[in-house]
Amino acid sequence: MSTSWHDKLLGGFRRTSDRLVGNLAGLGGARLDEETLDTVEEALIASDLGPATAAKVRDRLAEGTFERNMEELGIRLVVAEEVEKVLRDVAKPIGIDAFPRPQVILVIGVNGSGKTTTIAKLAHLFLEQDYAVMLAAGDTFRAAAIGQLKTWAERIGVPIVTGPEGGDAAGIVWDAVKQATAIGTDVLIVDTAGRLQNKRELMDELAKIRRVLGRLNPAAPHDVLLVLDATTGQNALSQIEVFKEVAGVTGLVMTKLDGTARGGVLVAAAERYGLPIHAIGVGEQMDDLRPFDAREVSRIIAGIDGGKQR
Ligand SMILES: Nc1nc2c(ncn2[C@@H]2O[C@H](COP(=O)(O)OP(=O)(O)OP(=O)(O)O)[C@@H](O)[C@H]2O)c(=O)[nH]1
Ligand SMILES: [Mg+2]
Repeated sequence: MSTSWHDKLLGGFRRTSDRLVGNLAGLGGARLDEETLDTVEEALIASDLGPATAAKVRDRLAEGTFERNMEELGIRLVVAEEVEKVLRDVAKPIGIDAFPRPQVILVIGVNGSGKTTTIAKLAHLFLEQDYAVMLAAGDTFRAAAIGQLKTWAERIGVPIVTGPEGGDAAGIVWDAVKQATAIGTDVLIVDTAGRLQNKRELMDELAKIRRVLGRLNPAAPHDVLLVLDATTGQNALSQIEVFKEVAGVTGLVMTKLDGTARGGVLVAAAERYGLPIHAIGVGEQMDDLRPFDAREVSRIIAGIDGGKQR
């Protein structure tokens, strides 16, 4: 039997929740004096949850509206509540509402973050919702990158527009929009290269793609999705910083929230940037990507009932 979505999520957040639960252990029954509150706050920061959320939990605990000798589980329930508040505001699936069609989704991110796999998973998700999907192989830097997307397109059963290795990505995007418009495609998802020499080159490449898109449809790209690798922890945050500057990110997808991920960084990203987090990925199969439930994830992080809903 394959591992369930919930079990994969548990895996991806294990490092965060184990750390959090471990650091809070033994606080049950202790008075919540300044020193204990400091310990709780530090434990949350050490779990990658971000300083603002940690401070909010501390404030809630210090309010004194709880029993003075609060039990450990009580502390974790407060953590879950505060994390849920942060995540609730950003957990938003991508809506397909562009008119005229197609809705163009540009997918960006550093190399290896999971862009191409995420595109396949997104295409599968949209197909399941009965949208007509097309892919564009805008990462022309490696023949393997084009081949990888082609293989996915065949497996999922969606059309793809490609060009030669080393070819002009903007030209491929131009052709793709033309074709997608002609056959009434709902969603066009564009892969891009993460492997460019430097920031300037990356900026130029993405700007060129955006210019070409805008000429065909001023509203395109409708979405600029930054794909982040959850195993890189805090590094994911600096990637948001860079890509916001070079490409105008409209939303995030966090991948690799399975195995050795440091899932807490999801909360830190939500708290710091407030960008919508459209979906999370928990593996390499096409059905390993979904929008997420803020309550389920926050309970997993806080180590409550294995995160299950009551
Ligand atoms: N465990 C796990 N692996 C993933 C996930 N998403 C992608 N991968 C793997 O991570 C590796 C890189 O994924 P790609 O989709 O090729 O990443 P990319 O950003 O397109 O990489 P470049 O094209 O080289 O820039 C591959 O081996 C994927 O199978 C995920 O959610 N979980
Ligand atoms: Mg790729």
